[in-house]
Amino acid sequence: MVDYPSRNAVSFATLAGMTGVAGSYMAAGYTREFLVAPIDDLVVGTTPGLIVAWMIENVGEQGHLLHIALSFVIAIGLLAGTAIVGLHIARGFERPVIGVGLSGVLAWSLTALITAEPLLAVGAAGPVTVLTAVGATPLAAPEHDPSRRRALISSVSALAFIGTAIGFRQLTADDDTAGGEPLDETTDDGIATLMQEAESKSLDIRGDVPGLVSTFEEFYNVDIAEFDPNLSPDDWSLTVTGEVGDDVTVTFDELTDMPTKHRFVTLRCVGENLNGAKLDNAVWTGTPIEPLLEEADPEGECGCAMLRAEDGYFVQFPIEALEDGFLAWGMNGRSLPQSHGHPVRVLIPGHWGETNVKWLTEIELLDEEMDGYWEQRGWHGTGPVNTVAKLWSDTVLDNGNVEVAGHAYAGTRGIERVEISTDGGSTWQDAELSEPLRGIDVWRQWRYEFEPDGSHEVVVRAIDGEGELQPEERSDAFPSGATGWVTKTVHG
Ligand SMILES: Nc1nc2c(c(=O)[nH]1)N[C@H]1C(S)=C(S)[C@@H](COP(=O)(O)O)O[C@H]1N2
Ligand SMILES: [Mo]
Repeated sequence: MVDYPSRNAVSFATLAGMTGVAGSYMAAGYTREFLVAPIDDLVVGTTPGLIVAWMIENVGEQGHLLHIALSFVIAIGLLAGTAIVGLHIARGFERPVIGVGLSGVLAWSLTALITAEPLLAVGAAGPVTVLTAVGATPLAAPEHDPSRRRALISSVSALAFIGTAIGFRQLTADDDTAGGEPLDETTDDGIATLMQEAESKSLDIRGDVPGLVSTFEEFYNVDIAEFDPNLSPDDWSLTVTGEVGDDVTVTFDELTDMPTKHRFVTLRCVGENLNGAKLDNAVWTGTPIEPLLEEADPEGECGCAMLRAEDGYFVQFPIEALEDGFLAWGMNGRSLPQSHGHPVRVLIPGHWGETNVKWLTEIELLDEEMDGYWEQRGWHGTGPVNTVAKLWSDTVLDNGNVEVAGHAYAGTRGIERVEISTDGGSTWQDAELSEPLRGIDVWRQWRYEFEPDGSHEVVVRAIDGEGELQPEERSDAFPSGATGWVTKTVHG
């Protein structure tokens, strides 16, 4: 009998785990059917709120990488576990066929159970079985130290397989996402008008600042989960339930048969830095939410509602705000892209991004207030947005002048003026402003040009539509959104 060091078994099992995960990726893509996706959901759902809040404050965006990395490690570990069991039986009990077979069956069942995709689970089970088989085969010529050579060949082959799986998916990436198709011709007219309006009202800015409508690529993204739900309009429905006279359920076809409107709506995330870029605007196509609410006839005590989504996200805020809301299935003339909530999302005018639930499936009217996903984690992000003026670009022009530019936003209060100081706040001038877009919840672009004289401390601040000056006092994004004036040192 050949002696198998257990270290060697662990190496083979790890390779089996890694190639198994790669195989699942090859079969399913970076979607919710990928083995890592449900594990990531579990990690996100079970991480205590205090840890999430701490991570957001101290680790920031990288927190996302940490939970996805952890989910990968768990997935690899689970599949490696099935290979260890197989190797143990194959080697310890000298039952290679049973051992290898068992590891394949275990890897398949586990993946099928976790992803609920029995067919795609073969993608994970295949490589696990092969690696277990290679690790289980008795050695033929010990004098060549073939165990090491085999380990090396196996590692290289495993890496090659992982590379192939990734390459294959990159080539076919387009098939992985839903949405983004052109909307019906019949609804197109109003959209074109608004797109043209945004185009013609956008200022001529030399620096790298988005126009008045952000493209799909520019529009920011905030998701609690790494993997977007993949909902087809045919499978989708929305139910208004809870403290209501009557439950109301609408299908996608019923919803899109309701009066269709096109609106500019700007979104901003409460979690972004003061001068961050999680602020964007689009033309949205959808229908007002109020008729649905009226039909359901809310009766709850608190005047509040919990909105729930396919990815497990939930947020609670006043019905009053919800009544002004919009159910959108289109964005910039196309069906809502998967990452922005395909097929239907909510847009709530003037409130922080988190109220704009993507992949919406349920509106529950409540009797008493409850925390939503982010409020459980310490945020206060369901109310109206703070006023902000962003300084997104500074550019030296051909004529030697400096151009500073950005966007300003104050939700439904609107922006009345943007003021610039080039001397650290001692004196102030008005910036050039883009004409206001139609709509009650839209940003404005600003631009200012000056003749530089050495180094300048540029400060920018907005005055909202109610004449209120943006507060100067600085605060972090956590928990109620960043405040303060954006300042930047600019050289001519
Ligand atoms: N279902 C669901 N809806 C969601 C979120 C989410 O993670 N899941 N994130 C919220 C947050 S915090 C913000 S800022 C906006 C971002 O929308 P966007 O990704 O389309 O820009 O969506 C909100 N709606
Ligand atoms: Mo957000």
